[in-house]
Amino acid sequence: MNSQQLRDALRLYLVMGSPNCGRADPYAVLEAAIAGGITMFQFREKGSGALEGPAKRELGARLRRLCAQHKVPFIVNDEEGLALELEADGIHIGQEDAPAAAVRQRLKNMIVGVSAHDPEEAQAALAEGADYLGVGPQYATRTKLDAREVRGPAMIERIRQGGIRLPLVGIGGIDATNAAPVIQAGADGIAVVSAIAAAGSPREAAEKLWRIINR
Ligand code: 3NM
Repeated sequence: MNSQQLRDALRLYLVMGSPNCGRADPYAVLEAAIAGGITMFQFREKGSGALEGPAKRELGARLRRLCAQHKVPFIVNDEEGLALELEADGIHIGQEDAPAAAVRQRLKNMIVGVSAHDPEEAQAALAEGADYLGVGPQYATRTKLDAREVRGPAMIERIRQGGIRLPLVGIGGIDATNAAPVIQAGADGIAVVSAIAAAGSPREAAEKLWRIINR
């Protein structure tokens, strides 16, 4: 995948695991979100009630197959072993996870995404071989309990002004009411959890976000 293809894939990025779906079935949520136009998916099985062990791997494998059927890139959060086992298209790592350079070295053919919170972290991720950046939290979020302080779209502007042209998504608290400023600040796309996974209709939620970011 070249850099333009990655930018296109990052347009509407759903990040999700079973704890984010309420009482809904994660498979059905992902199926609906794909029908609604999501362009990339990250399996992030974290938080209270998260599956572990074989149950986690089994869900990951089902979601992975669904993405493959629809040609939606499938990314695994954090875990290199799981990413390899599921033959993921990529991995997303945070600042607290293994160093990006080492992950890049080990997973040569995978997309490597890195969370960055300021221009220094963005520059370091670029130097270590990241393929894309996730910049957050854009707005207040209740999904990630250890999220940092809210940065706002202004942080994306600062990173772009610093000369970093790497494919980039904003994440954290993004929904239909506040997605537009994230794109205007210079992001290639948005990454969302609850705006789609916890919506009454994930399909309609994705369609609505798609219209906003492509306006
Ligand atoms: N990472 P929601 S915020 C997974 O700031 C994640 O890096 C963040 O969930 C970061 O769309 C976040 O429901 C959670 O607010 C985003």
